[in-house]
Amino acid sequence: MEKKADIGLIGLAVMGQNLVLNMNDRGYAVAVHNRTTGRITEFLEGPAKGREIYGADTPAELVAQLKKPRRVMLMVKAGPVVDSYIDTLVPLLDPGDIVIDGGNSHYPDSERRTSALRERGIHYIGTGVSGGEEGARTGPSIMPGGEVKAWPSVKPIFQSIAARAPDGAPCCDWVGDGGAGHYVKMIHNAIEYGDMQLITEAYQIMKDLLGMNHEEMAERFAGWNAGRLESYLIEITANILRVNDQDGSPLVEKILDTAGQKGTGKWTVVDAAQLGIPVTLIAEAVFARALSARKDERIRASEVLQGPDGQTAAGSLPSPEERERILTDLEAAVYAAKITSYAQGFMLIREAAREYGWTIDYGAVAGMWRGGCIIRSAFLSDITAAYKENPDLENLLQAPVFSRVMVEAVPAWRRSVVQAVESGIPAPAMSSSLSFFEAYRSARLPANLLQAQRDYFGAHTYERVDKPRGEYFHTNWTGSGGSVTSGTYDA
Ligand code: NBP
Repeated sequence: MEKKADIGLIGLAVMGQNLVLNMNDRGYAVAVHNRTTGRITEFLEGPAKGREIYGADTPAELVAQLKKPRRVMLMVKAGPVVDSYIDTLVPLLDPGDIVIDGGNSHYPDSERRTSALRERGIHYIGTGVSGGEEGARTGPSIMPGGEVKAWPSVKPIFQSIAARAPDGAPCCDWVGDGGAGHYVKMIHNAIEYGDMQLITEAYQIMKDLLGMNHEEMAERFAGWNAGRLESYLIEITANILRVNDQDGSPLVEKILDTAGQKGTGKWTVVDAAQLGIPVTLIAEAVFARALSARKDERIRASEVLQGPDGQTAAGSLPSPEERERILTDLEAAVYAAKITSYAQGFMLIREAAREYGWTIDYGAVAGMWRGGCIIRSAFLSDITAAYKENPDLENLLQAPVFSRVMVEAVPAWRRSVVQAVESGIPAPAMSSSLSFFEAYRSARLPANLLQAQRDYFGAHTYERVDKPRGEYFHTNWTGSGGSVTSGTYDA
């Protein structure tokens, strides 16, 4: 091969093939390799035919085809496969060359790989890529982190293939050092879990409490999509509700109610617990999937644990006026809960940045999610604007643009939760986020009693409201305990 390729890509599954075609559309020549080499031939003779896309039977051949500094992107299954390719590539590369991992890697792996390759003089980028097959082909959201020295060399390619936000900005910018890019992608996916769960709760309220048919629900979601809830997930929900099975009935009702998950939601909840950040809505969304998966057990439980079940709680369907009021409340509830979920997600990113030593532009993160990815939505522009106005914003809920909305929406949110509770409809995301909100806006919580209990049974000590912070007290609550306090014991 005479001409050298601008970038190499290893991993010709759905994401890899589409990213390669996207890069080539933007004028980049790409060298490609895949473990199963038959896939290379199929690709070159199929969608890549006639394009500046060159096959390589081995990683060494691929590296030999690249311009310097060499850029090699991995789009393979996350985990040990990535390490194995890195081990193969490193001896073939020179200092200053770049390895990019675009798979869904766990962020500690990207931290480790960035440091390990830095020692060898190789630049490492761990990047989240969101948008699935279509996004990869026409414009994904790309969230790169790792070795910042590599960014100028990768930026033109990534920003040219990325989606565009409504204002024309590319949905790709530098996130931060080490594992920051994959961390932000992990939070993106977790927020996606939350958005999806909230929509399913609204669907169940519409269907079981209000007795709406699928066309009515589709119309309502389409209406929401024309307003402040405008988002990809609301849009596809309306579309899904309109699809019928071969017998003419709604296909969605034929789908088994057990949700799957691949791990990013779980990783987020584990990390949040370790960092002490209450991402309650995301956690409920992860656990709602876990509970849904226990289908057989739920069937058995439904036989012994009878209770209200949507309309039966009210005894009859609400009047048209009442139904309209409930739906108006529901839209506000979903919106307020969604703001709270994003506020929790950004709390976690902020704490992770502090803990792991990353400098992250939070407004830019929201900006990267405005197009190409699954959580793309209109209101992300408000988040970007809020951080632009105050880069040190403690929490999104405190930004004037959101605090104003919340004050207006919260009464409707409370009514929606009450309605769901009274009707026996589970709404874990909507209700737990409301509890978070009530606690977050409380200057005083009942944790004083909790501290008293801890001191009572374990001599864990407490601070007092009438003494400076950092002074600890112990009470001999029963008269039979001693004055020795606990330093390490935690019951
Ligand atoms: P997969 O996640 O299914 O991975 C397939 C690729 O990994 C193929 O190239 C396959 O080679 C290679 N591979 C596997 Br599997 N085991 C291997 C091994 N032991 N040694 C070498 N190569 C191996 O593909 P994908 O869905 O295109 O996703 C690629 C990455 O992007 C993943 O990390 C995924 O999590 C992430 N991602 C996917 C999506 C999506 O919507 N699918 C979205 C965003 C991010 P082979 O052809 O020889 O089997």
